[in-house]
Amino acid sequence: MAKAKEAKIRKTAVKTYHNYIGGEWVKSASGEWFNNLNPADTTDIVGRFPVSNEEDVNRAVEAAKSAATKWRRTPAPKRAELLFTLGEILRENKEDFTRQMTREMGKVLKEAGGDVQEAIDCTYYTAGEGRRLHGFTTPAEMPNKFAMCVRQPVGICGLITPFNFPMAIPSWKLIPALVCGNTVVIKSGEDVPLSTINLVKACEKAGIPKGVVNIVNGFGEAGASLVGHKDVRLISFTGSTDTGRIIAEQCARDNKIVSLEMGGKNAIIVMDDADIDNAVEGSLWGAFGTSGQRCTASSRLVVHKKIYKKFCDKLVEKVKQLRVGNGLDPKTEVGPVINEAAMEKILGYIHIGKNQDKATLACGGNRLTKGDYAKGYFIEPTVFTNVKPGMRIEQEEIFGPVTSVVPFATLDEAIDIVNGVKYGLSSAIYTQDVNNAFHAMQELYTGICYVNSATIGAEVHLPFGGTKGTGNGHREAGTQVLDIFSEWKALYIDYSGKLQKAQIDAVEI
Ligand code: UN1
Repeated sequence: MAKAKEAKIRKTAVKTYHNYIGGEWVKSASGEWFNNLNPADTTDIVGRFPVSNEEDVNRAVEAAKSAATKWRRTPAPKRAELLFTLGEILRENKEDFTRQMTREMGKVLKEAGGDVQEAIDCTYYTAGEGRRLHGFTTPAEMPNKFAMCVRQPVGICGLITPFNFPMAIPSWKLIPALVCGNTVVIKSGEDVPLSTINLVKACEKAGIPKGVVNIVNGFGEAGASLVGHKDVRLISFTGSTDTGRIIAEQCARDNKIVSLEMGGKNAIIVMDDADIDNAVEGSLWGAFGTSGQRCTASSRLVVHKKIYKKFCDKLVEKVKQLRVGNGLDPKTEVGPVINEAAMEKILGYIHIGKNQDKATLACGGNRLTKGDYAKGYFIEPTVFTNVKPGMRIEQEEIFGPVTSVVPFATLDEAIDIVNGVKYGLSSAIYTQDVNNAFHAMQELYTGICYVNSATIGAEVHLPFGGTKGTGNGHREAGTQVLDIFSEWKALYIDYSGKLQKAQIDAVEI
C-alpha cells in the first residue's frame, strides 16, 4: 500500500515534457526519457524529457522544410509582429521562467532573471529588424541599369545551445533566424531543456506557424544528426571548443554555413592607477557570477605589482564572504555548478593549480559537502595568487568559480599576458588614465573589451563573439547577427532595352 502510494506521488510529481515538431508536442521515436536534475539538490527532478535520435531530427527537419516557403514569403514586418508578441509573453512570464531556470540550471534568481531579460531584450531589439533588414543600392557601371542588394534567408537552421544561458543564448539564435525568414530546429542543452521549451512554448502561444520552430531534446546523437542532415543549411553552435571543431569539420565537408561561439580565457587588467575597490567588486562579479560558468568569465586578474598585495588581500577577504548555496534562496550569491562532470573537471583544475602549476591557493579549493551541500555540486569560490603566464590554470578554460591573479610590471606586459592564450572573447582594464585605456582598447585582441567594468555583461544590441579559438569570425547579437542568418543577393535590373556587357562595352562620356 505504502509502495503504491509512493509510486503515485512520484508519477504525478515528475512532469513529462516533449519534443515540439510541426506544431505538435510529441514523444521521441525511441520512447526513451532522461531526467533533468536540479544541480543544487539532485534529489529534485525538474522533469523528464525525451531522448531524441536521428529519426526525431529527420521529422523535425521535414517539418521545418514544409513550413519554409510560406514563412519566407511572409513579409518581414509581419514575421516581426509575431516576435513582438513573443516578447510580451516572455515579459509576462518572466518570474515563472526565472524560477524554473534557477531550479534546472542553478544560477541565482537575480541572474536567472537577467537571463530571461536578455531573451526579452533580444526579442524586442531583433524584432525591430523586421522593419529594417536593410539592403542597399549602388550605381551600376552601365547606363539605364539599376543595382541593389537584399538579404535572403538561408533556409533551415540547426541551433545547438549550451547550459549556461538557457534562455538568452537560444534567443540570440532563434529570433534573428526567424526575423530573417528561416525555419529552425533547436537541439536544447541537455542540462537545461526546460528553459528552451519555455521559449518554444511562448513561440507557439505567440502564433508562430506550425513547423517554423521545432525542438528536439536529448544528447549528442540528436546534435550530430542535426549537423549531419543534408537539408540543414546552417548550424549555429555555442559550446566547447572541442565540440565546435568537430561540428566545423562536418559542416566543411557538407558545405554548410556554420557559426561558432566557443571558449574563453578572459582577463581583467588592473593598473596601479585604478580605483582598487571598484576593481575588486568588478573582479568578484566577473569571476564568480554564474559560478564562473560564463564564456566571458573573468578567470584571470592581471594586476600591477605595485598594488598586487593590496588587491589580493581585499579580493580574498571578499571572496571568503560570498554566500554559496541554492540559487532559489534570495540570499545566495554563488550557486552550484551544472553537473558532476563539470564539478570533477573544475576540482581537477584546482588540483593542477596546487600540485602541477604550484600557484598559491589563497582561498577556497574544495567541494562543499556538509548538510544540504552534499545534495548538489557546490565548489568554494577559489582564488589562486602568484600565477605565472603559461601555467595551465592561466591558459585553459576552467568554467567554474576559480580565478587566477597574475602580477605584471608594465601595461605592454599585461597586454601580452591577456593576449597570450588561445581564446579571444572578452577583456577589461581598470584604469583612471585615458591613455592607458585607449592603448589597451587598441591592443587587446578580443571581440569584446571593457573599461572599468568586468569581462561579463554584454548587451544585446552590440555584437557578441570572439577572436582566435573563441569563434570562426561570426558575431551574434547586434545587427551583425543578420550576416549569419541571411545571405546577400545582388540584383541587377537593365532597363536600357538592349544587351549591355559589363566590363566590355565602352560607355560614352
Ligand atoms: C556566455 O558567457 O556564454 O556578456 C554568454 C555576458 C552575458 C552573456 C554571456 N550577457 O556575460
